[in-house]
Amino acid sequence: MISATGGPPRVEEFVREFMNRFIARNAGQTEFHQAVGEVVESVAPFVLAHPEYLESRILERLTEPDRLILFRVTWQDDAGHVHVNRAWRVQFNNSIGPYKGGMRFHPSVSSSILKFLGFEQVFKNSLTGLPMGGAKGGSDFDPKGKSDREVMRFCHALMTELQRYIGEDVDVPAGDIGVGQREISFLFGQYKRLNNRFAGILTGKGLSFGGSLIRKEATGYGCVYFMERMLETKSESVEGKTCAVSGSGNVALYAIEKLIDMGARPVTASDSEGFIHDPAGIDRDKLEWLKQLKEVERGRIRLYAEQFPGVAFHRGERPWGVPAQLAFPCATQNELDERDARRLIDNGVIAVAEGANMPCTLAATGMLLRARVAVGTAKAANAGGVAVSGLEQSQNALRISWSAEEVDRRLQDIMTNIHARAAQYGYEDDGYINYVRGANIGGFVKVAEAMLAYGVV
Ligand code: NDP
Ligand code: 2IT
Repeated sequence: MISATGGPPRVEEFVREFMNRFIARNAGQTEFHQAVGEVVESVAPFVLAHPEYLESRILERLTEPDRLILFRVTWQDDAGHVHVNRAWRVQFNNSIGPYKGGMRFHPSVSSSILKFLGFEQVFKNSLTGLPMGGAKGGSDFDPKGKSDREVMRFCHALMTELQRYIGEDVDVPAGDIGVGQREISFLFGQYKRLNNRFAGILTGKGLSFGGSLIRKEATGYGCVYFMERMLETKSESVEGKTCAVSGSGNVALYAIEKLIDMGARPVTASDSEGFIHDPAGIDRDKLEWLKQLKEVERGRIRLYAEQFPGVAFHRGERPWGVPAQLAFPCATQNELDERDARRLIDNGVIAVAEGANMPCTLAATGMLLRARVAVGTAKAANAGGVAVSGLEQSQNALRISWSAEEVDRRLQDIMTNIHARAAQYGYEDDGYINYVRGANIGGFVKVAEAMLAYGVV
């Protein structure tokens, strides 16, 4: 890595050599390559300027998870048929606190996806300023179409194995795609039964058993708070802006709620079947109907277009062609590509805040950055969820509960601090703030310092 002349090689050469080795070690794991590639490109100049990071192989250590646990989950459906699923927990890095990160249940879950998510979580959690390491887990189990009892039996079977590896000072999982309060409740119940302990070993719990107020809302709310901080740097605000939102799950619903609270006009929502366009805007009453549809009935987004006049459902399409000043991708990874970025730019988008993890492809991000659109990268913009998870851990440890106002105030402070930290490392010569680079470096520094301090471990 150090060049033949003993000095540091040029940044591009360093990145290329590093990534070649990395890709060879992680063949076929394309999502993991994408997440690591972006970070390595951002931090390379910083690392090259600090030889101690090079000598201690901090980047090699940061891109190799501490451990990856893979296990079989066997469960029975309502008809008594036996099913076998795969589940994982990727404990990525615990240099600055116990492992922390969500569990995802979706048929697409693979070790590549969980490694990308666990890697991102390390930087995101560092940016929150709270003492949390990074992890992610999940299963290829598909909760869609399963009864509550089937989901319960699956969750109980999964926790029967997972309980060996978690603990309030070890690793604290939470929700993600396909894992909400129903699943967290089943998981918590089984942990408690097996261990005879009532402890904060999961976050996103129900309010009656140690959950925090505002955790459900936190990722979506935090994403809008982050957007507001970005817009303030342009003497703008979300008020009155037309917003394109994707997804209709936990993150999207509460991003839409906060946008309505702040006087913006969210006009789209989506799921894996397509998107709805409501030019009049999703208002409070429509949102309450949508929450009932998605959180209680687990119905499909197309029903929104049947329920409300003047709404179109676009099957198999994504919302990025709808004219909007602000965009909030809140569904899943790689849901906004170069063509979508082009359409957003042509329609005059001024800022994007990523509620989902890695929703923009690398090419889309590059195009938005070049067009000087403010890009609130996921690690920064969606950190509100895990931040309130951290606050839930604190409340559990203290055996107290904070009011909704208290948690929301702390969430707003944390999002403001994350914005400041990402901006600190993200300013470019023309005054543009590159939050992608800023968040990567801002998240990296604290973790790297701790790793250096520990010596060769
Ligand atoms: P949910 O399961 O509540 O909702 C997911 C939404 O995204 C659904 O509308 C779903 O549609 C859609 N979606 C999922 N996969 C796909 C796909 N492959 N193609 C198109 N649409 C898809 O999950 P969350 O809202 O919790 O998570 C959304 C994103 O936010 C994820 O990237 C997650 O990692 C990220 N995130 C979540 C946090 C949290 O606290 N929950 C915190 C930070 C980030 P359908 O129902 O049709 O599958
Ligand atoms: O991606 C994420 O930050 C989450 N799914 C939330 C993790 C958490 O531990 O609350």
